[in-house]
Amino acid sequence: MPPPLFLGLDCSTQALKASLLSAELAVLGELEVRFDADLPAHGTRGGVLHGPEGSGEVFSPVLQPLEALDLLLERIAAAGWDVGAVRAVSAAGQQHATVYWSSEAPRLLGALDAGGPLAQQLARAFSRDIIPNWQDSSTAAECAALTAALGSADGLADATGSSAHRRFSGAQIAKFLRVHPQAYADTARISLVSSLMTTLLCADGEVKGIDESDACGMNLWDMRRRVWSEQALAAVGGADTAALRSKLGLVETDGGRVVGHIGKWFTQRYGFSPECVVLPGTGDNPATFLSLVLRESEGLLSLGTSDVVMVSTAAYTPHPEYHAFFHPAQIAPPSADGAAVDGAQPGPLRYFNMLVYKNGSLAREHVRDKYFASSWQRFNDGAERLRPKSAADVPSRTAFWWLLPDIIPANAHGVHKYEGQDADTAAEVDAFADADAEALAILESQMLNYRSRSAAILGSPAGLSRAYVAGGAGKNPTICAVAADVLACPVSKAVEWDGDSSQWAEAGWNACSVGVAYKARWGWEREVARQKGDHARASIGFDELIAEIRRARRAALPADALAAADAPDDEGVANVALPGPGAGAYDDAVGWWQALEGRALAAGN
Ligand code: ADP
Ligand code: XUL
Repeated sequence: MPPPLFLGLDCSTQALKASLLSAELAVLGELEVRFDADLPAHGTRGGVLHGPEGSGEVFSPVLQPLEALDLLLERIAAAGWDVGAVRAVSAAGQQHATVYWSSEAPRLLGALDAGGPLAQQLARAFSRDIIPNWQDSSTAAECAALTAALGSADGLADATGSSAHRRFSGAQIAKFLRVHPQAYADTARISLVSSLMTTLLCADGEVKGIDESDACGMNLWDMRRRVWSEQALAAVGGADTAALRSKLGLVETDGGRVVGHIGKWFTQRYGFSPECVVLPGTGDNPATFLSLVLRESEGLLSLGTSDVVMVSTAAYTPHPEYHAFFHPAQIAPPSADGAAVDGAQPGPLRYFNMLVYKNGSLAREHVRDKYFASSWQRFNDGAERLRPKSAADVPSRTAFWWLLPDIIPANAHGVHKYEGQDADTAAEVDAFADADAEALAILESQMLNYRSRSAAILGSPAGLSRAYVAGGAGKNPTICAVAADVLACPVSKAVEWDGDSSQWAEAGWNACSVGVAYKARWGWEREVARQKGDHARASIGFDELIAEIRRARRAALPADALAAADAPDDEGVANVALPGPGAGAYDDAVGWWQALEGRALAAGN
């Protein structure tokens, strides 16, 4: 028998991506289908279509992910991936986006003909021909109704992990009911993109349950009682809450539970093994979180177009400013609205908080263009010249660049700069006399923001114990160094030993699809143990298994890999920046910065 392989899929906004992994978690191959370029008939840009000007509607065609899966499987076959050796698969999907199944779905899903592609056979399986995208902002009225139903933004955040957000599924479902009541009534089930993918992979006639971590992005799941919130259901679907409850279905509370086997359509058409198991899909952000195996109190700074900060925690810490999610790979205790579980031993509940900032790279680029002739090198040189060299170099300047109304703090807008070590008397200035301060001030301010809020989440002034960085700006060494100093913790990245060039290199793979491939690997390990009657092993934790595999990988590395000067302490993870001599300068800066943030908010735009 060939060695087992594992597949992770990432169905995000612009592309469907696949990663193929070995049992030792080596990434053996990656392939993708880009929606705009590869499925041009839909005329999408950035994977989406827009409603009438001013409507705020952003959506994609419901058949887009199906056509993409058809094409991806063709590409996998053409690339010669040994899909017959794939033992487990799991998928990630863009968060919040809802998919509406018709009552014909089970029959069509159960009767797929391997002679033809998926999309055309499932065209009638949906009661809505679009999937509202996470960028949609057309649901202001529905958000207001949801907030009112739970009493306040705090009340909704406390119950569901987030205050009302226009992209969240609850408001989107409510709008569908308002605008298309008949189509809503004709909807048999509602999936998220992640559970759509799980359903397609199984194609066994059953619409699969929503994953509990991804359910937290709906404003519908009561995170304290771990059931669908009766009040939220009523606000979204009307008095007959049982109807919406049954459309939403049972939630998957064990992220490593086998929810089915790969469908006959896949085995007959592409040669997958009927033994290949399918694990619940999860959201794309939770999946990225899994690829880095964040331990409690560790964080991930994803510095892309916007900055997204994820903080791993042991406690439920809801707040109207940000999102609380369940950990995406845990064995949670059974729930009244949960799917039946296979007797695995539940572990303690774990969570992560996600903070989304619109003015991330966008604002940094603006400062670079305005003061540093559009050069990252000059921007970095400016920041480096002024970085604190010792604990005595306490910062005296900070800047808030809210070019777009931000999410955190809610609707913060305008540009505000301050100079002075006393927050009450610091002068608000238009520009710093020393232009190099512009670079350092924005970086420090962003990192003090992440430190201040992650410390509040963790309930400890020390804040994060480690910060992983990802995304375009994570490549910038000055940004990583300032992050290490301000956050007062190591800044790390995923790395791999490249046997060909005999060096350690930053892992270039797609974190999201790799994260769910890890989940597939975890689910398979447990399923094999379950079949052998090894109950302890069948309940092994995700982190524990990944650490075990990484230790084995490390032991198998060639001597030159371990002897290399930059060999990481942990297999798979290397520090790219450590707190330097100036880090102590920030110890007392958080309170000063918070007070100035208050002043900037009060000043408005
Ligand atoms: P997304 O996934 O949101 O498309 P990426 O993760 O590719 O974004 O990151 C893109 C952003 O990275 C750009 O907005 C750019 O400002 C930023 N970026 C790229 N290179 C650098 C650099 N050397 N220093 C700082 N920021 C950078
Ligand atoms: C998260 C969010 C986006 C999508 C992108 O709340 O809306 O990051 O998950 O795919």
